[in-house]
Amino acid sequence: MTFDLSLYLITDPAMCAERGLVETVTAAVRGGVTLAQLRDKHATDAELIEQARALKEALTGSGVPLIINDRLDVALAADADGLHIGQTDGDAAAARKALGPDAILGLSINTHEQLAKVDTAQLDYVGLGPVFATSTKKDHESPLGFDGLAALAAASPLPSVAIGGLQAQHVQAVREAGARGVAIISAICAAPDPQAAAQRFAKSLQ
Ligand code: TZP
Ligand code: MG
Repeated sequence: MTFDLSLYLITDPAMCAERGLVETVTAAVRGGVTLAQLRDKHATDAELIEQARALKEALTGSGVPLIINDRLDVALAADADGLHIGQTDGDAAAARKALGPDAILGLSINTHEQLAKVDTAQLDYVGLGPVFATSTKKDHESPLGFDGLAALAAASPLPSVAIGGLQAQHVQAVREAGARGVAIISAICAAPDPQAAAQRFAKSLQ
């Protein structure tokens, strides 16, 4: 399935709680988000499946694919458009086999060692980060900075999206570093106006 990494929204349950998950995502999509990922480290599979189905329905007709973080079973049960896995979330070949050839499959990368092992036959994109330290992910790896990002992006055999502490004013530097887009949690989910926040990113991406 075709996808556009340029403005990749990732949800955080606490940051979306007040406004609601579907409300937050649909507002951000109105603002220009091109890809959406449902991420919740603590929800049960049943809770996540319900949320994924609601999001999928809300995204119908928008052209924005829905990707599930970590949980292959949830992606399958909700018939999501793809899955994003980390270094410890099992192997890409197994996920690809279960999801089929059309699903979007992404992997998080923090080092050249990890990048060298990327299975390009199974994966569609890589997430490179964190660019900056961020309180959104408590256990994140060491920050890359823009130079580290550029080195990884240049070595990546797949299109890449940058993540970690990114704000709209970083979009140009991310693009210059060679990543296709930005993956954002707090700068959109925790913004007073997620639509306006997404619009600021979209404008910087033009
Ligand atoms: N992986 C690396 S950093 C990060 C993840 C999931 C969190 C990014 O969140 P924010 O709020 O955009 O810094
Ligand atoms: Mg993970």
